[in-house]
Formats: sequence, C-alpha cells, structure tokens
Amino acid sequence: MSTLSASRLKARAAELGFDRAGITRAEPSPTLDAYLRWIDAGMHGPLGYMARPDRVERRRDLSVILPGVQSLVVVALDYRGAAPAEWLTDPSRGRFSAYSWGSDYHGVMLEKLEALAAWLTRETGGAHRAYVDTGPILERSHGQAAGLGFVGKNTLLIHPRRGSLFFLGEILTTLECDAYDAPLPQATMCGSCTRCLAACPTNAFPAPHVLDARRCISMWTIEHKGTIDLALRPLFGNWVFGCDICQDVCPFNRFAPETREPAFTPNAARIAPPLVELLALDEAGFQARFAGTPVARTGRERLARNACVAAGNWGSGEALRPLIALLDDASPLVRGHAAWALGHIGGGAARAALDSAWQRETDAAARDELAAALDNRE
Ligand code: B12
Repeated sequence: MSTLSASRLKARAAELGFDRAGITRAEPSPTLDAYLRWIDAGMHGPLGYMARPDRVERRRDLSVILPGVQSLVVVALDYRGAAPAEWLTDPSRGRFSAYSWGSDYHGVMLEKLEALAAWLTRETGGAHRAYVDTGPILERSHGQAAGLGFVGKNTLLIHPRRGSLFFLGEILTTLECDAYDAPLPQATMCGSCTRCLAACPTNAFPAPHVLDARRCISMWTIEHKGTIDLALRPLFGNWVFGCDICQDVCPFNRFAPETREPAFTPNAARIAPPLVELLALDEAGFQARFAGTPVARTGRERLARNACVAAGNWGSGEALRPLIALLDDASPLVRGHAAWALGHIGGGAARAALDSAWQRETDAAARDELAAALDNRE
C-alpha cells in the first residue's frame, strides 16, 4: 500500500490556495462525548439533522462514511475581509457576518478539495472523500487533532497566531500518512479570558466550550425557518445574517490575517446594507444581490424576516414606509415580523397601518403578531 507524503500534500494544498493543512489519524473525534451530551441536552434546537441516529453513528465512526479510512486531511481557508468600521455599528444598517461577504465558501472550498483529492489519486492512489461543513464530521474537533488550532471557549477553532476567521474542510482517505501532525499544546488555549461568553447578547454559552444553539443569533437568523423567539428579538441588535460577536471580541482575532482568496473579497453591498434597502428587496432584487453567496440558501423570505427584527430594534420612523409595505407581503412570516417591528417603532402611522392590516389578515400566526403589536401601543 502506498503512503501519503505529508510534505508533498501540504505543498499541493498551498498551491491550491489553502492557508493551512494538517493530517491526523482517522480516529473517532476526541470530543465525541461532548457532542453526545450536547444532543442529549437538546442544545441543537431546531437543527434536527444534528441528532439523527445515522449522523451520530457517522460522527462516532468515520469508516461508516469511507470503509478502510486511515487518515483525515484537514484544511483551513482564511476569510477575513476589510470593512468600514462605522457601517458595522450603525443601527440603520443590517449587519451580515463576515463569512458571507464574499462567494459561498462551500463551492470555493469543495472545488479546491476535489482538486486535491484528484491529485492524491494520481500521485498515490487510494480512495477519498471530501467534505466542507455539511458532512457528518465534527470538523473543529478533527481540526484540533490535526494541529490547526484549539477549540476556544466560544467553541470556534482558533489558531493562536491567526485567530478563528477561517473555514474548515476535510479529505478522508484510505491512505496511511508518513508524518501525522500533533495537536497544539494546551498552553495556547484561552486561559482565564471569558470575553466571548460575556459579550454574547443572548447568553448562548451555558458553559465554556458549549454553545446552546437555541439561543444563538447565528442559528436563528441563518438556519431557523419559522418565527423568531419573541424574547430574543430585542437582543439581536442589527444582525440580519449570522453573528460575529463571539469572534469579534476574541483577542486572538486581532491577528487574523486578511483573506488571500479572491472569491472572498468583500462585496460592499453585502457587508451591512441600509435596512430600508433590505426591507424593500423583492425576490429578483434578492437574487441580484445574493446569488452565489451563503445568504442565497437562507432566502429572501427569511432575510426579510430578520431585517424586520433589526428595523424594530433600530426603532426609527425611517423604517415605517417599507415595514408598512411588508404588512402586505406574500409571506405570513414576513407580515408577522413587520407587525412586530411596527409595534416597536410605534406612533400614529404605525398604529393606523397595524389596525388596517388587522382588518384583512387571515393567517393565524400573523394575526397573533398583529394583536401583540397593537397591544404594545396601548
Ligand atoms: C451546526 C453548526 C452550527 C450551529 C451550531 C454551532 C455549534 N457551536 O455547535 C450554528 C448555526 C449556531 C453555527 C454557527 C456558526 N458557525 Co457553524 N457549524 C455547524 C456545523 C455544521 C456542525 C457543528 C457541530 O457539530 N456542533 C456540535 C458541537 C457540540 O460540536 P462542536 O461545534 O465541534 O463543539 C465541540 C466543542 O464544543 C468541544 N468541547 C466541548 N466541551 C469541551 C471542553 C473542552 C475543554 C474543549 C477543549 C472542547 C470542548 O467538543 C465539541 C464536539 O466536537 C459545523 C461544520 C461541521 N460539520 O463541523 C459548522 C462550523 C462549526 N461553523 C462555522 C462557522 C464559521 C460558524 C459561525 C462563525 C457563522 C457565523 N458567523 O454566524 C457561527 C459561530 C457560532 C459558534 N460560536 O459556534 C465553521 C467554524 C470554523 C472555525 N474556525 O471554528 C464550521 C466548522 C464550518 C466550516 N466548515 O468552516 N454553526
């Protein structure tokens, strides 16, 4: 059986544009127990797929995914882009998390990983399988085992000199490797720092290294399909897609390098556009702005829902006109969240629009939102 050359593989990974690569034995994830406890506690919330028995089984045993698997190549690609700081703190703008400012990383990473796997086949043979994000693998845990960083208290994989603003991808291979990487020493970890835990506006960290997805802004704004929890909405600030707070406050990210990947160059229209623009986006406008980005999967309906929450938090009369228009949106989800925002902004025009919407609204959930918004004003 041929052996994978670690140095040649890492050189090829660098040529393909990956910023770092590490190789570890394809053993069960070292933090599998923590994952099982997380599922048992229900902290995956609406991410039902995370708890599916077949998914749990694959995380336990990588050979279920690739029979004969021996090694795991883990790669990292930095995504940090530059953005005008004043946009990010402006409540009249809807903030997108930094990972979404460029093209969708799934496609960018997978293309490079497939190229790396094809090179490996030509060079050494073996069978391989490439994954980015969506595979049944605990990527951060294996990334740590492959020497790419340590799991921080915010649960992100952090490189001690490059921070956490990088994506992960993997190749599972049946090849043995001539030089496996070692995990980083414990000394590089968070120490007594708890900034990420304290800064989370929704208190999503019940303990260091544990994120309760049921409270995470990222989960609600990107993954959740329905109504956003009423108690959490005021805590979202101006985030409309994902959240970076637990990374922004992390001291290790002071040294995060800017991305060298051209596909991740930020598009100014997708960093923190004015909320009034986001509220007014129809499907065609949404596609024109977000096709080919991670936002496309979340879709126009959920982005409009999120923009309503941010507009309610902004609380400005400037948002009234687009919000009132959204009381007639085709989606009851959007109509309901527009009602919530108008209830928060208040005033005569908002009240009149809510009253008139109450006369024609037929959807039960949207009517509940309207009733609550009208009560809010009394
Ligand atoms: C589901 C998911 C989410 C969920 C849940 C997140 C979570 N923390 O579990 C939601 C939607 C909330 C989410 C949000 C984000 N995500 Co996400 N997500 C995933 C996904 C698909 C699975 C993660 C998972 O298995 N979670 C279950 C938990 C239990 O496992 P874990 O995250 O590995 O956590 C480990 C630690 O907690 C550790 N642990 C537990 N106790 C202890 C104790 C000690 C002492 C130690 C050392 C470790 C430790 O063990 C756990 C099990 O391995 C991965 C891709 C993948 N296949 O791995 C991407 C991934 C983790 N996400 C990623 C990103 C970029 C994000 C966001 C930054 C996006 C954004 N800006 O909004 C946020 C970050 C939020 C956060 N603080 O985690 C990247 C992270 C890259 C990195 N450098 O770490 C990944 C790896 C995708 C990728 N391919 O790049 N995500």
